[in-house]
Amino acid sequence: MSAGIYESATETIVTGNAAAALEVARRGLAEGIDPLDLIKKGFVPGINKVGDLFGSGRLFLPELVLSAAAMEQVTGLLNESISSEQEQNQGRVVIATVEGDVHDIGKTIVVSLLKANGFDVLDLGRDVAVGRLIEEADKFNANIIGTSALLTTTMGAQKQLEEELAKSGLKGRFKTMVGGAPVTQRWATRIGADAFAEDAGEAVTRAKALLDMA
Ligand code: B1M
Repeated sequence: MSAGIYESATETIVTGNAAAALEVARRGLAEGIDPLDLIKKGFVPGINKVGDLFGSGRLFLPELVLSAAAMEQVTGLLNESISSEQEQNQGRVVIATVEGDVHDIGKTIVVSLLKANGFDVLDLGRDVAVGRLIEEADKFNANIIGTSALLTTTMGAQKQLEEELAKSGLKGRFKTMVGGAPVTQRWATRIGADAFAEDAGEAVTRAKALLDMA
């Protein structure tokens, strides 16, 4: 039963059919499937396939935009259904997609999962400058600053954040976590970020570990 629904979910994103995607998501929830499983095993493979087709020139920007819109709607719906099983007050996280980058689907899933695991999260959205991130982290009294970058051309902002924190003497005050499709542990180590997470589940584990170390 679930295998079929995951394939349908993938297909709705590849074809950029938001109405069908929402219908599959609602059906999955009604069948009692974990919303995160629907995202991970059904919809994410769809958007990854779209990315591959786009990258190899077999699909074009208007189609990518349609698929992204379907993905945004369906993850919006499923994110609301991710249940909170943890006590609140795990820690405070300020998070954003870096300046020049509007990819926020993955970051928003990370936010939902952090919230569901008891973190107090301030999501600044996308295309956010390093200066603003630091300012808001200060006001919010954040424990962690998280950044997402999906473009190789915007990853540099994660390095800039480390540099700005060091320059202003705030490096010790906030832990930093980086993520996004082109981001790796190697990159995180190279720029001096405190943690890297491959996906939203790992982001929660890493955030908890960072606070234990604090
Ligand atoms: Co864009 N795009 N895009 N795009 N897009 C990529 C990234 C690309 C790899 C596609 C490709 O060519 N194969 C390519 C980048 C190439 C490169 O940099 N080398 C690309 C390009 C080129 C572009 C444009 C330049 C296209 C153009 O205009 N010609 C343009 C740039 C716009 C800009 O940002 N300035 C553009 C635009 C767009 C849309 C707006 C149409 C749309 C985004 C809509 C939106 O986000 N609201 C879009 C999409 C959807 C994609 C792909 C297809 C899918 C991204 C996605 O949502 N993945 C993408 C190809 C790909 O990545 N496979 C592509 C699903 C999501 C769940 O995964 O975001 O990786 P992800 O998040 C994961 C983990 O990475 C991790 O957890 C998440 C959940 O598990 N994670 C974190 C993420 N952030 C984290 C933070 C953490 C921890 C973990 O801690 C803080």
